[in-house]
Amino acid sequence: MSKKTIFFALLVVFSLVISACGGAAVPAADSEPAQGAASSEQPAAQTSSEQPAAESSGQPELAKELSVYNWGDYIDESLLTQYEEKYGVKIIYDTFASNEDLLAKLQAGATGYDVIFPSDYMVAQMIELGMLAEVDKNNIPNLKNIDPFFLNAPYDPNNVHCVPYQWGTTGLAYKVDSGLEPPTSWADLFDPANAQKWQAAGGINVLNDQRELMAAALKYLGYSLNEKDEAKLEEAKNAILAIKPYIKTFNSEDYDDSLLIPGEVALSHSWSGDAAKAYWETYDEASDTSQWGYVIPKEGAMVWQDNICVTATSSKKYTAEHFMNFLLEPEVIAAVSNYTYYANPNLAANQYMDEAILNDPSIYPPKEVMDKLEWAQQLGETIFVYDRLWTEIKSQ
Ligand code: N2P
Repeated sequence: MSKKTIFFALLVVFSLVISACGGAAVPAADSEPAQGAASSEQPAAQTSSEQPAAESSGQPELAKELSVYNWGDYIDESLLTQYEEKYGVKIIYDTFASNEDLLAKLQAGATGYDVIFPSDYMVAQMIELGMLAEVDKNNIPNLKNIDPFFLNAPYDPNNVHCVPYQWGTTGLAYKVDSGLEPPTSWADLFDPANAQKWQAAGGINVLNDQRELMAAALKYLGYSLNEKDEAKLEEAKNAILAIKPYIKTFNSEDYDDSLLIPGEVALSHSWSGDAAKAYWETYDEASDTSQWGYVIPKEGAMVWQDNICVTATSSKKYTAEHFMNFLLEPEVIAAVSNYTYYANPNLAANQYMDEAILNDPSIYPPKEVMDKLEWAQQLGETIFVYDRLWTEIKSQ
C-alpha cells in the first residue's frame, strides 16, 4: 500500500469514527446550502473601508489593510507577505493564546479585527453572541476543496459563518531521553508524585488555555471534558492546583520553539502539531530517532477543529472573504500545514503536503486513538464557573 493510500485509508477511518461518536462534523455533501443562503453581504456601506462595487467586475475593491488575529505560531508568516504582494492588501497580524483570550479581547471592545480563527465550540458561542458575520460563499469558491466531511458541522450548520482551517488533538509531548518511561495516562501529569519526577527530569509546561487544561484534568478524573457539574469542575481545579508547584511554565503560544525543541522542559501538555513540529525538528535521520514523542493518554483527550471566520464588526467583509479563499488554495493551505504540522481538511492540498506529515499517526491518528477523543461543546453559563476557577488556578 502506498503512503498516500494509507493516508486516505486513515482519513476514511477517521471520518467513520467521528460520525460514530457523534463528533462535530456531519458529512453533508448533498445538503450543501444554496449559495444564496448566506446572504448577509452588505451593500458597500458608508462605514465600509472597501470601495463600492466596480461596474465592470461587480465586486467591491479590496481594502488597503486587513487585520488578522490568529493562534500563536499557526501559519508560515511568509504566506501573509505573499498575499500582501500579490493583492496589495497590508495584513496587520496579531496572535492569541486561547479561545478565551480571543473572546475576551473582542468582548473588551477590540473592534479592529477582521479575520479570526476560533475553534469549534467557540464558533458556536460567538455565533450565539452575534460576534461573527455571515460569509458570502460566492466569494470563497475554494470551499470546494474541503472534504465534505468537515463541512456543515453542528457548531456552524451550512458553514454560514466560518470555513475549516486545520484540526488536531491535545495530548502529552515528552522528551524521550528524560530517563522516565513515556507517559501513557493523564496521571503521568496529574499524579503529584509523577509531576515531581518530570519536574526533576527537566520541567513541565502546560497549555495556557483554561478549557484545555480543565479538559485534561477532567479526563484524568474519568469525566467528560464537557462536564458542567460544579463539584466535578472544582475537583478538576484541585487536581491542577495539586501539581502547580511542579509546573515550570504555562505557555500555549510558542512552547514548541521556546521550550520543547531546545529541551527546556521534559513534559508538555501539547497540541498535536506543536508536538509533531518538536518531533520533526529534532529528528535524526541516521538513527531514525527524535528527541520528542507524543501520546494521547489512555483516558482520552480533546479533538478540535479551528476555523477561519469574519468578525461581525468588520467593515472589510469582502476582503476578509478574499483572504479566506486565498488560505483555502491547495498550495497555500498545504504550505500552512507543512509549516505548522497540523492536519488540514483540504483534499486538494494533499498532493502538496509533505509525505512525512500525511503519514504521521500523531497528526492523523489511527482509529483506536480517534475512538478515545471527544469534541468540546460550548458550555453556556458554565463558562463563568470556568473563568472563576481559572483565576483561582492562576493566582494561587
Ligand atoms: C498552534 C495553535 C494550535 C491551535 N500553535 C489549537 N486549537
